Amino acid sequence: QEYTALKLKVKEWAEPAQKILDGKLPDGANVYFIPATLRPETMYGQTCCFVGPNIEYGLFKISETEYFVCSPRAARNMSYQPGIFPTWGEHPQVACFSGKDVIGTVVDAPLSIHTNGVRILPMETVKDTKGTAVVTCVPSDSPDDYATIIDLAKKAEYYGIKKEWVELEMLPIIDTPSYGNLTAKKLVEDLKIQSPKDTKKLEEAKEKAYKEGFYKGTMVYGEFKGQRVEDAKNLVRKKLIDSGDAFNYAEPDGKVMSRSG
Ligand code: ZZB
Repeated sequence: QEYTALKLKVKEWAEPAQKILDGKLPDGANVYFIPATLRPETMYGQTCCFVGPNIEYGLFKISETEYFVCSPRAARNMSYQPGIFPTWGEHPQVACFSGKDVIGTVVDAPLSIHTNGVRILPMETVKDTKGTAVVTCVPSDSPDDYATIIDLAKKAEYYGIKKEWVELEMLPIIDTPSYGNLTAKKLVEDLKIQSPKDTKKLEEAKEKAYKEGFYKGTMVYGEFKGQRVEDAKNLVRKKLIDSGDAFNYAEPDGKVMSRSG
């Protein structure tokens, strides 16, 4: 699986994270959350970034001035891919925290219309075994993300977040013949998806959203407005990589990487 790994720079840490990191970072160091995405063309519409509240994350040192937040498993994989860590096979870890510790952190999301930054929020369905265990949220085009933000807004207090952190404007990015320009919202409503844990229906919605968006979608926002998603996808990906805001991250085949063989 070939992902685009995006670099979301931390602007302001949540308090628990601040405490854990105290004294562990050199002055002037930049820390980035690293979501892995298959839909780089949707990055204009990022409204927040998800972590699993009960997942363990690491802070990994890329250089004196650059640190990444992702799952240890992803950092290990990255260390065997060119151009990410300086030394092959090494992924020095300087801190460890759980997803809950970083909820509320403000990050800069490259290309997002929300240029004041977006929040790190909890998503209980994040998988530790896929991508980087950091997931950027695009509620217009990802049914899982749409279902999650609806739930977070409804139960903000329960989740220990502020409702306004969830309520950033949802941007139409891609127009499709079957679902209009807010594909995820339309599918979640049509399939009567009630919760982020409606796994089966969400799987179906995701499948439909991928197919329709990729094969029939047209960009209605951004530099590649008017172009087919099929073409825009690689153009946006290249733009993000050229600007230093993203890099390629390949998910190794589980069968090849597993220790048991
Ligand atoms: C932004 C985005 C915008 C995404 C969209 C999807 C969509 P897949 O197809 O199952 O491989 N993702 C990445 N890592 C995780 C994880 N560890 N746990 C849960 N979700 C994860 O899924 C790849 C997509 O699932 C990724 O691309 C990411 O969300 C999320 F408009 O990034 B995506 C129709 C989907 N639309």
